[in-house]
Amino acid sequence: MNHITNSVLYSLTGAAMVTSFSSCKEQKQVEKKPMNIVYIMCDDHSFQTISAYDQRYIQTPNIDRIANEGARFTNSFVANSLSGPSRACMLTGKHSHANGYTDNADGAMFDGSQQTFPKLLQQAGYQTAMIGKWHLGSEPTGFDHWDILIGQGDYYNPTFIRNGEKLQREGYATNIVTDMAINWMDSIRDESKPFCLFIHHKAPHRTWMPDLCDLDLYEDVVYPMPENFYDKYEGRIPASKQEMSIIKDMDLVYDLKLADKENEIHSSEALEPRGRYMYTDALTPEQKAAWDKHYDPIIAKFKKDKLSGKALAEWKYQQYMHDYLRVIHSVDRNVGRVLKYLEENNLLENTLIVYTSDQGFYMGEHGWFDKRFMYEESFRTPLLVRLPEGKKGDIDQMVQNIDYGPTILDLAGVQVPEDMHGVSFLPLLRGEEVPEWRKSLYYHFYEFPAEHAVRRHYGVRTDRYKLIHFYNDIDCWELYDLQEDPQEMNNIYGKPGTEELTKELKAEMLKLQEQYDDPIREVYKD
Ligand code: SGN
Ligand code: CA
Repeated sequence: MNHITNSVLYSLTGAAMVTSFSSCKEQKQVEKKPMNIVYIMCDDHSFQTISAYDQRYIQTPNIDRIANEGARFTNSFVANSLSGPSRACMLTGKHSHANGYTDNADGAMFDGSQQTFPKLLQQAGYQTAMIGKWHLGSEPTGFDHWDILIGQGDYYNPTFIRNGEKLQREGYATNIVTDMAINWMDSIRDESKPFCLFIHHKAPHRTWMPDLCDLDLYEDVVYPMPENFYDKYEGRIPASKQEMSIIKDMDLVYDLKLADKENEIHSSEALEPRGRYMYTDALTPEQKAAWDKHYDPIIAKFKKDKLSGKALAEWKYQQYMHDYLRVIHSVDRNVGRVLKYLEENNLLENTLIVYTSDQGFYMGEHGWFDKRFMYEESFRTPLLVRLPEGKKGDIDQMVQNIDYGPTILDLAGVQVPEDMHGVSFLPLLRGEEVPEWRKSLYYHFYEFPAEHAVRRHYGVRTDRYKLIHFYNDIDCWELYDLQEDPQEMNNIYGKPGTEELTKELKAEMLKLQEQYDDPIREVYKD
């Protein structure tokens, strides 16, 4: 059941409603205008690398500002930890089997004729715009304006499709997307209407290419390694079969940018076809010169040091973290630019600001980069929301990206359709008591066989436990006690004493599969 608050304050087609409340001695008439929405979503931004969540790696003062002036969700999750599918869940408020976009397979196309929340906002009188990474195959629908990257998009000099027309822009993607977003708010939108603007950065997606001005940042910093970096995956067969290990799958040339001029350092066979210089091919000569100035000495030192074993693994980890965090620094700076624009244009007090990612990401936990698994680092996603006059502080209830649409519709006074799986968390944002909040979450990942070799799986998570079933070419169950084992190293499925708990979790999972009508429940009847 969707939670629909009676928050319809205004009719978007008619005049703004006037509410009155008392302030000290006098009665003030305050015009309640429909709230605008600025939704900022990065690609692959881990909560570990936002200082509002974790202080170990980087300071992100601008992103943190959203949390400091609003709410930090401490239990925020996705429904399918992969870009296209996650975006489809977000837009439709439905799990993947219901919106039809289950994986990023070549040629996958989101069915843009279906109901999405931007369409419903548009019908209710909002102006809607989508800028940046879209990654859903088909052209965007439900937006008055769209200017999207092609596929994953490039970090440097990317080509966009603007309302159907291709256009290459010179510069760095995160800056360009921000420029375009600010330009849309400033001079393209119709100021007589409320707006919903999606700012979708491609950063910090693989191969983590920093802006030129950030290349030398954090040079002397040595990042702490996660405790389970050398995980041996005992008792977890699917984890042992993945191909997203920093040690064995992170490529020296492709990922870590060691393309030496002498051509002595080579990509793994699997990555060679992508082209040795693929990631720098698009750079202008000036950009390439700045790039080489930074990476050439790193390449020279790497060749001289001839690292192997643990020393090589740890060098790879540090190099990965440096590039990733430099990319984040630029994201944070650009979030600051958007906040400054909103502030200087008196929009802060009438705009809901969301900061999130399309999923979480591994910063070396279990030895990994990438995402996909229902394990915490990738199942979770950062979520910071600033609602003017809303809750300040932590919101601990479990929310999922299928809830974003219902929440935003609720805020706009638009009825949340019954067929959306998500629920509005607006009452939580308003600081209201919600005694009947959900007690469990459902997850389903489909992209296998595919890059990184993470098996298909579905599962259920409660505040304390997680049950996962890996299927397709494998049949493995996993059970974790997140309180005793937050790093999910100890699979207790089938261990004596877990029978009752397993039964309860299977029943809970089936309940969710029935509620959402996921056909997989018919295939794997236990
Ligand atoms: C690309 C990446 C993968 C990544 C997927 C999905 N390879 O295929 O490492 O898992 O995207 O990412 S790359 O060589 O092209 O960088 S997603 O965020 O778009 O779902
Ligand atoms: Ca992603």
